[in-house]
Amino acid sequence: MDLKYRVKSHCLRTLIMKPFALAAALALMAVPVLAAPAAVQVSGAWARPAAQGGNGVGYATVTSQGPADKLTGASSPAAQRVEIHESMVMDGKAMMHAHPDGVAVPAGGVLAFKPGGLHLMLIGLKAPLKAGDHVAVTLTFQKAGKITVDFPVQTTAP
Ligand SMILES: [Cu+2]
Repeated sequence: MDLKYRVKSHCLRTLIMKPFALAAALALMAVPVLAAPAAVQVSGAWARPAAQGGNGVGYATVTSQGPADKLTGASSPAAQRVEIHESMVMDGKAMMHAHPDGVAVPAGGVLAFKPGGLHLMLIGLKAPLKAGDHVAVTLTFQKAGKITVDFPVQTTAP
């Protein structure tokens, strides 16, 4: 084992240890508020069936029981990338536009992804999405951090 590798692995260990130490410190401080719900919750997730190599679409409801937050991005091991899109009709034509900077979750409110509106576009599917399958999508929030959500594949909304 050369020195370079050892330095690298030491750095890695430091990076891993720090969040644990921080989490432990926060856990001690957080004892009186342990019952507080997570600031952001995701419910009603589902994805439509789609072909391999094509694009899939996922919907979910994001609820904040606390302060305002922002969904800044998403990713999935099932797709090359995941984008936040919004469907709209312009000049009688169905269009989609991307929200590369993310979308806001209002304080104490709801950010809804649903057919005809906001959706998560799973671009470049690595395998087909068939009804009954499950696809994991990790949503990244500015304050709440990363939340991985199970999206069951089905033909209609739950
Ligand atoms: Cu789209």
